Formats: sequence, C-alpha cells, structure tokens
Amino acid sequence: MSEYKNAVDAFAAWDVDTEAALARLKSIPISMHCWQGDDVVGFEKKSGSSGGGIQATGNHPGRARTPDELRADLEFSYSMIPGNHRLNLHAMYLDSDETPDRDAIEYKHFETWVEWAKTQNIGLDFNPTFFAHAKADDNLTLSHPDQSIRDFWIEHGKRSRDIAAQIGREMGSACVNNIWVPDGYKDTPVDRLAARKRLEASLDAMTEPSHDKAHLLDAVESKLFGIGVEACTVGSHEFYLGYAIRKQMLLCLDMGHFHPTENIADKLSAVSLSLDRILLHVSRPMRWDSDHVILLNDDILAVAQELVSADMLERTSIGLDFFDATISRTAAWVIGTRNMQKALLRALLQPLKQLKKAEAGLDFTSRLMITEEMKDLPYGAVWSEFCNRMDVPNGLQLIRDLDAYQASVTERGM
Ligand code: RNT
Ligand code: ZN
Repeated sequence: MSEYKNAVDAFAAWDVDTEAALARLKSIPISMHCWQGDDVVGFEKKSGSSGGGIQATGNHPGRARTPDELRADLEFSYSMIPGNHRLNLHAMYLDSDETPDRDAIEYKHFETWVEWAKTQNIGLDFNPTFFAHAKADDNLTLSHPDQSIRDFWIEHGKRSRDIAAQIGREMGSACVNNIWVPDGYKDTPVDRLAARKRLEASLDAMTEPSHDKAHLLDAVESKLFGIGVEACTVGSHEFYLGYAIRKQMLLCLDMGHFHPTENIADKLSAVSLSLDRILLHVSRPMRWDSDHVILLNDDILAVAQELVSADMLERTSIGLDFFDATISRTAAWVIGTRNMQKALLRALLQPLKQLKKAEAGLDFTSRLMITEEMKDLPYGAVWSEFCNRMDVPNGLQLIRDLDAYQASVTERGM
C-alpha cells in the first residue's frame, strides 16, 4: 500500500490522478481471441492447418483439443487478468455434435459458448471463418471468379452475422462480427479491379440483411499481404477504408497488416474523422504478419496513447490477434492481455493537459522533457495496486500460477 501511496503522490505532482486512471482502466474490456488457445485449429472435427496465409508455429504441450479444454484454459486465463473482458470466437470453434459445413452453421452450434460466457460475466464477439477449408484452398473466397464458390462463402457470412446478432441479443451487449478474407494472389494479377468488384458485390450481398446495431456491429479487416498472397490482397486497406466509410461499418486495423515500418497508432485519429467505431487487432508482427504475443513495447504504447489522447476509447473495440504455439498458450493470453492493459494504464497516467498545451504552443522542448521524465514514474506500483484490488496475482506469484497451470495441462496429447 505504501508503494502505491508514494506513486499517487509522484503522479499528483504532475497533476495526474491515479485513481481516475484505475477507474477508467477497470471499465475497458479487451476482446481476447479464442484462437491463441489451440493454434487456430478450431473444433470442426477435421484435420488441417489454418491456411489463408496465417500460421501458428510450434508444438508446446497443452494445446486445447476440445471446447471444454479451451473453456477451462480461458477461465484460468481470465482469472489472471484484472477486470471483465470479452471472448472473440471464430466460426470454426462451434461446439456441437453436429458437423455442419460452413454454409450450414446456426446459432445452436454456439449456444454452449453463450451459456458459458454468461456464467463467466464476459462479453462475446464473433468472426466468420473464411480459411482452413477446401473451398478456400486457392486463397479466394468472396472474390472467387466462380459464382458458386462466392455463394458458398456469402451464405457462411450471412449465417455468421445472424449468429453474431443473436449472441449480441442474448448477451445484452453488441457482438462485433469481424470479416476477414484471405483473398489475394501470389503473383501479380492483371485484373485487380475485377477481383475487388467481386469482393465488393459479395460483401454487399452478405451484409444486406439489416440487424439492430445494439446486437450486431459489422467490421471489415484489411491486410497488406500474407504467405501465398504476396502480390496482391483484394481486401487492402484502401478497399476496406472506403467500404467501411460508405457502409458505416467498423474498420478493423490489425497491427500486423501494414508495411513493417507503419504503426496503426498514426492511423487512428485519421480514420476516426470518417468512422463512428473502430476495431483493433492488437498484434506484434516480426518481419511479417507473424502474430507474436504483444509486448509492452513502443508500438503498443503508441496505440494506447493515441486512443487516450484522441479520446477514442469509447468508440474503439480492442481485440487481440496473436498466436504463439512455442510457449504456454495460457501464459501467452495472460501476458498479452495484461500488456494491453498496462499500455492503457500508462496512457491514462499521462499529464495530457500539459503535453497538449506545450504542443499547441510549439514548445516542443517541454513536450519532450515531460514525456521523457514521465518514464521514471512508478507505473509498476499503480499496476500492482490494480491487480491487488482486482484480486489477481502479480509478479512472482503470477509466474508461479502460470507455471502451475501449464504443468497441469502438459499431459494433454497433441
Ligand atoms: C489474419 C487476420 C485475422 C486472423 C483471425 C484468425 O491475417 O489477422 O484477423 O488472424 O481472424
Ligand atoms: Zn487480425
């Protein structure tokens, strides 16, 4: 407690209210992605890899093989993360004895997730799955030249929206349904426009049925390139930025979906002028869209800082998107989600008024002095206090708990 008291004083000297920051942090839900728990395999009772230019690498023991195992891992992980959060489900994670193809999924196949989420007091988000399927093997789905393939995926997308809307209604909290398709070309296409027109028409057909925004929020996710689609991604940033603005959808910005030196932090305020809501896929690309577990690094801090500075927290859904199969999958979830929260906490603990004043007055020296001196403040003590109040472990105890849980799942087969 005394460490925290000292921290309160240290921040107060900069005119920063730690209690206000903690209260705000507590209210920010992070949508944790289900696919970190099983290396993006899903429960469709078929073998195969994720495909679509994404890949989980590694074979650390303990991969969740069933919905029950995944839920157990999630329950443990949420118990290590302060606050109430959300789960981001992919359509391939249905929980049913039935084996519907993607164009035949229904709400009932996901009902156990809803019942479970209610007992856990967590929210739910959803995604159609346009990869890891025979009809997506050539990395073309909604933009496929073959109408019957497009129709199959349009039906999948429609059903996913219906399911997401019903989830949102059941949960009493709008379900974000994020549309990402892998569509693209390995080598330089000659008719990019035709492919983009097909994608546009398919999206139009898929999202034509209207749903109450209180239950369903449609999002579209752009990408620069993926493995096997190096030359052209049909759903590029420009494509979806325009589409989301025209259709008043959420734009999903994934941190791994841009040129390696680009940070989405700079894009947030820019797109905020034309969009009501934004979805983030917080990730850590390493040389490519490698989806490493997020660190508390400059990239994440910059994103959090922009969300706070541009007052975008209320209209941003924060989702995570990483999958590392070389380490404990539960530890990956916990570390990554806590890092997102730590970044938000640091952003909330900035002396924003002073910084903005210095900048508006072209006093860039003061701006730099403040940001750099602030780096010495006791953020760790404020975070520890938050963990204590929210009754989750921290530091060495966290490591012991993560290790113990991992040891308990090590015996699971691959
Ligand atoms: C792929 C996208 C997409 C997926 C998930 C599994 O590059 O980032 O969001 O990672 O839908
Ligand atoms: Zn993503």
